[in-house]
Amino acid sequence: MNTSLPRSVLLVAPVMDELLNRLTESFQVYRLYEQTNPAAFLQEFGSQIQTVVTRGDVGVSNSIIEMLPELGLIAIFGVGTDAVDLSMTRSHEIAVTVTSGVLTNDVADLAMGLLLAGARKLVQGHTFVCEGRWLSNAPGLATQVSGKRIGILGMGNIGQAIARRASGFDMEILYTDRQPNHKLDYQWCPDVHTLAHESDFLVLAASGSKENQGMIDASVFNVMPDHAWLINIARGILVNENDLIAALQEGKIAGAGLDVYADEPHVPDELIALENVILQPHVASATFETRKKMSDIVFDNVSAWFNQVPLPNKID
Ligand code: 8YV
Repeated sequence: MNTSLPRSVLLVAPVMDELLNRLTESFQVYRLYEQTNPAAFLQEFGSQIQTVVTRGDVGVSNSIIEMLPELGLIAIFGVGTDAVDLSMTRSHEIAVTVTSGVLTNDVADLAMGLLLAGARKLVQGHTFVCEGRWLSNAPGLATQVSGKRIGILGMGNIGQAIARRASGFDMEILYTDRQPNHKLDYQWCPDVHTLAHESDFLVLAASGSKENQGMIDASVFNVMPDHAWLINIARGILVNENDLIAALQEGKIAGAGLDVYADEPHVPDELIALENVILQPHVASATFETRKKMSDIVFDNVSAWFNQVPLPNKID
């Protein structure tokens, strides 16, 4: 840390007011997203900035990092690090923190919510009642969830929280990860194709790392049972969206419940037009309770950095 510089924070993307206000009260906050000419702004002020706050879904590009020679900390509002080049941060000795631990349950809740809402047609049922169609028609049938097979891609904290919830629905739990976790009494599948073939619900809870990008493509949809659902609460870039749209249109899979997309906030018109999807605007961690905790963690890490004490949520 360079003590001769102001205690400054560069906000790459908007964050919730609570966090913005706390940061503004304690530090000199620059909002990059409000600059009409971000490059000119960084040219002028970049050498004074020592910390960056950004969101998990936004990250910070290497071209920005390169314009911040004094940068020592990137504090991420979220747990995903896929939008930050960690090889770059390591080689520049820039610390990275995430809001670990506090959003696991909310994200797992939403995964189950999408799964249930999709299979049990909750949105269609709601519309059916509100439009008065029940007065003259019988509602249609939906798909059972209890007792079915759920395949979880990525058995980290979030994957395990989904599995615990799924056990409450008497579901048979399968998973794929780099290696089996012998502490877990679930069936490990060696690869995503085996998992997809065996699952009634394929739930994505893996990171958006480079090697995972685009891994859910036509070859996966081709081996999924035609009654199966895809649920994605992880990262849109895991899925080849064109292949997903084709699989849904051609009935290769039964439906999809999505919280994340390849190019947020843009959602392909073809997805929106489909009946067999349930779409959410990347809100898995967006509860009052969790977002408050995430704000506190980001603030605490920025404060710790300026106070030169160990960062509570630093990643390796
Ligand atoms: C947040 C996320 O929605 O944790 C992550 O990586 O993507 C989400 O929890 C996001 O960071 C806030 O916009």
